[in-house]
Amino acid sequence: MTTVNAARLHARIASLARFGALPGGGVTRSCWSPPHEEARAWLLGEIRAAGLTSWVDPAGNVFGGLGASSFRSETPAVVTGSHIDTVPEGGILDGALGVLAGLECLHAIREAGAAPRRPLVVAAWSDEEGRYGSLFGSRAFCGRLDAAAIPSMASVDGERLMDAMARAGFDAARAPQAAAPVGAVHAYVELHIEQGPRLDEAGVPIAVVDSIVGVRRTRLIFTGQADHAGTTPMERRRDGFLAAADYSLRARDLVVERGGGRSVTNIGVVFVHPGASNIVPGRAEIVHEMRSPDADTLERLAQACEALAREVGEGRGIGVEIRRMSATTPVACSPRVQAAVEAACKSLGLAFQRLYSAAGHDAQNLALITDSGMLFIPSRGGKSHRVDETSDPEAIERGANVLLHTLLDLAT
Ligand code: HGY
Ligand code: MN
Ligand code: MN
Repeated sequence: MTTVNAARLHARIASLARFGALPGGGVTRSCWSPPHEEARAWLLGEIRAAGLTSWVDPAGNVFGGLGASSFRSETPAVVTGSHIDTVPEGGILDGALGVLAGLECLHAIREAGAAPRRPLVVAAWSDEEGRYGSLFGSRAFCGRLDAAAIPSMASVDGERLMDAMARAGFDAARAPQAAAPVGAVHAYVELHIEQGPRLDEAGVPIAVVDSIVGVRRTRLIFTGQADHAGTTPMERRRDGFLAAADYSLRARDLVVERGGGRSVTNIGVVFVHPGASNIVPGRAEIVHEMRSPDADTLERLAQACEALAREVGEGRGIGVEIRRMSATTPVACSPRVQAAVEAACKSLGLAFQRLYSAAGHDAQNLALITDSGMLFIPSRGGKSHRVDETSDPEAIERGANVLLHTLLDLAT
């Protein structure tokens, strides 16, 4: 029975973690940044050293192929992968695990001389974390990137996608050319850490993912009037930050109370302008994110929060501008891929449970063009999007072997 080379996988995880490494542990490796581009070059070298073909598409997606050197409708490929970009001060496994376990699987299959009937491809999708736009690389690959939007795509602190890509040697205007030929992907399966506490607390080694949440991101701008923080009477102040704070607390309660129990929300970006301690904030900007596994619930919550923002503005005499940034839809994972992951667990004698993913993933874009699914391994303590994100080495090996058998099942 073919198995992965666990030592080689762990060594590659440690090597990739060097790019953007932080002194206290963890990593910052934003897409198109110098550490990310150095990691891209390293990954391409590892793909070639594993005896695979390698190529990069106009959206910056990196591919390694076994029996393929491009995507062709005539020879649909089984694809696995994830991402090598990270959030700021993130962990070394979010994304990296799926890319490197996928690489290890193709490497082990090639070494074993197994001859799957279909080509196998491992992918590293660009900007999964959406610094410049949600799930960018896989969205381009699946033909859902709006070319007209590209010039205005930017990070929350105003860095344009076109400039970031140009610095990395890419022409953002060409990204839509990354769209795969129709029918070129036979199936997609992604290995990822759960990034939450459910598997770890249940003591279950593998999750078969049955659905993935939709994520809405909206920028809200609350505009009052800058004023002297000492001389302006309290009752005359039009404080943009207090309006944003009022909205934030009430929006959180709204999503928790009316979200059906599985909706969550977060406000992780706040800008206050002019941003001096002795000036009443004339303006505050926040990025409000909400998630739900149910599309109707997500739409209803988004509408309710926009109404709340207007109500807060009117009540405080503050202008409110609502800019919708991105909206991914919840997807059901392919029953066929779920069955293949389940069969792999059974053949390896591993317990498993079904979970919905409370994180967004590239697999939800791939679900638009093929049978797409995921499997999770536990995150120790449920920690992720923080520098002490980690999983047990044995869990990593188990996940990679389940991925290997799932790929062989889907490819033969
Ligand atoms: O934010 C997410 O859900 C994922 O980690 N990109
Ligand atoms: Mn992430
Ligand atoms: Mn991820």
